[in-house]
Amino acid sequence: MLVDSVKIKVQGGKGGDGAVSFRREKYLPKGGPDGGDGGRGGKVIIEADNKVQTLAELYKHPHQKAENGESGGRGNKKGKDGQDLIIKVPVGTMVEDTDKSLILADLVKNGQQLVVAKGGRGGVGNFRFKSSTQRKPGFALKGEPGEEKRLGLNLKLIADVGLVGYVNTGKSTLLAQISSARPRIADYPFTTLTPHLGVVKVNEIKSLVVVDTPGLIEGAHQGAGLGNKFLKHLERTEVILHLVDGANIKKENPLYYIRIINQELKRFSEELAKKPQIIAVNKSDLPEAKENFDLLREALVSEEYSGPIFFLSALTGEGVKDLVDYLSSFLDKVKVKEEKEEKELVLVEDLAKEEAIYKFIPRFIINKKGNIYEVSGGEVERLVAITEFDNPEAVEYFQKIIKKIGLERALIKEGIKEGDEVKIRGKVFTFFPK
Ligand SMILES: Nc1nc2c(ncn2[C@@H]2O[C@H](COP(=O)(O)OP(=O)(O)OP(=O)(O)O)[C@@H](O)[C@H]2O)c(=O)[nH]1
Ligand SMILES: [Mg+2]
Repeated sequence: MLVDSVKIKVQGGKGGDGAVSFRREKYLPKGGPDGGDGGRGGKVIIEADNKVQTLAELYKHPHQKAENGESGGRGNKKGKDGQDLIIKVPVGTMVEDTDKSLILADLVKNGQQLVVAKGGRGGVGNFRFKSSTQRKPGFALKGEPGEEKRLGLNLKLIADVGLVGYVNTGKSTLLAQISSARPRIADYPFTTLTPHLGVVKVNEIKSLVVVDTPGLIEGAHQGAGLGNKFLKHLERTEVILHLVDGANIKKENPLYYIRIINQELKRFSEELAKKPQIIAVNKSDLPEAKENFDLLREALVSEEYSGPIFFLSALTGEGVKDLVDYLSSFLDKVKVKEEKEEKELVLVEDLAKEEAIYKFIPRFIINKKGNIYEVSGGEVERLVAITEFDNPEAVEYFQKIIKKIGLERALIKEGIKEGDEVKIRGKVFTFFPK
């Protein structure tokens, strides 16, 4: 099954906690502080890999978390960093932050990587709190939690040519004839259930990629047959190859099936309908196809269709080489043009850009609800997350920072009184001015 759309949750590893420890020295009950810092939590990275075909793995495991950092140790030993988690996805996967409705990247090249969740920083060990006024600090900071994101991954296959047509026209037979792909072929509708890629070798140096899609029927946009849900895989192709069954046309209305397909393409997206299209009439080995081909050609010409019309047999291979050569030179022309235009890659290399957006937001926001003051903001929330509230020395440090960043002053300005509640990151504090 081709899983081409999933929703997942990613989480960077938690930072390791800073350690509280004291050197053991002869004749001294407690030497100087020597608790080391915790290690950093691992990042979650998404990487495009052309060996991966679908998003099925993520469908089965929608929660992905990188390794936590290890705690610091005595002797000022730093904890080990957590390992990064690399999630491999097919080339052509678009990554969206669903909470922000923001496309983070479109991974269109093999090996392209995107950091989607950073690991938390390791907590500071008590060694580093040593100062002339505090010679034996008895506290350390906890590791930061890792970043968490909800993502939507949407795969749109990358191919040069998109093969479409009514059911049973011989699309998969054609793909098997021109490439080494071995799709299922049978004399009944809807043999192909999901899109398949095939690499077509044009000559020693040139090749092109064709995507074979499940056949369409009338009302595909309303879900008839397999519906039109795979048409998105044609969006990135350069040209659409529309295959017609020469042995099965309505004589009184030769363009009947062609119109159905074009209507379905249009209903799916105007852009898809506007893509260059090449028509190929298949099953030329059958006598009735020969008669029908003339009818089709006449009708197409009178419809002012000016593109090429190929007549071929996917089964015997007759006329197939002409088509492949045509496609190849067509693509050469398009690609020369594209190189000139030099498509901009939509890739957020890392999260630096995104962070810049938040740079100018004040460090905290106070939201007053009656006697409760809810405080949010990265800096303050982080502080709550890394403070060991059972430890009076750590609490003292916490208070010092709160004062330093101006939160206490801001709360007083907002009208806070002794005994009112302050809520940060779900934790409730009672306000006592110092
Ligand atoms: N005589 C003849 N039969 C063909 C030719 N191409 C395909 N067929 C037959 O047509 C039937 C359908 O072929 P498929 O390749 O499965 O058709 P499809 O368009 O992929 O069908 P769906 O995936 O169901 O839409 C099979 O029985 C093929 O053997 C051809 O050139 N000549
Ligand atoms: Mg097929």
